[in-house]
Amino acid sequence: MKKPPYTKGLAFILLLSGLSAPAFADSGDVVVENAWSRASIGVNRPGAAYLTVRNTGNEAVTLTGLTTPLAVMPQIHETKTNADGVSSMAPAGEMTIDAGESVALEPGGLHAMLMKLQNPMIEGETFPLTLTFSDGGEVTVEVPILGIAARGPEG
Ligand SMILES: [Cu+2]
Repeated sequence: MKKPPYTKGLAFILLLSGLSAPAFADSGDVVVENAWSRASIGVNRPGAAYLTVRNTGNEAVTLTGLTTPLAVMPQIHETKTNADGVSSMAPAGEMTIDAGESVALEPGGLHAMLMKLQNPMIEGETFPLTLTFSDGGEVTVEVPILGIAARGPEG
């Protein structure tokens, strides 16, 4: 029997079954995996989500933006620490991922900043996050919301 490829449907089934399996989806040559986020206190402060984007194809792909019903203004940000040890963050702009490479959005570096939250982020829930690419392709993942002190996809 042929092993089925990882598809959005499979990701959805894994999520439904409530496993601690990493969230992932694919569209063409892009695989998004290890998506997670932290619970928020209310909606006054932005949320953040983390994930890994892997380009399994033979050509570079460019991530151009994010959309989610959870936030009016989701943006890819990058946290930088200057020589004085002061951290600040700024929009990272478009992000090109070379063939065979991956980019990790993780605490302390790149992250998906979810500005203008529409709802509080509640531990145990999930929300869809869509990544858009320069070729018009999109990949949507369901992002699990972990505890407020979570440090990674395993919690
Ligand atoms: Cu940020």
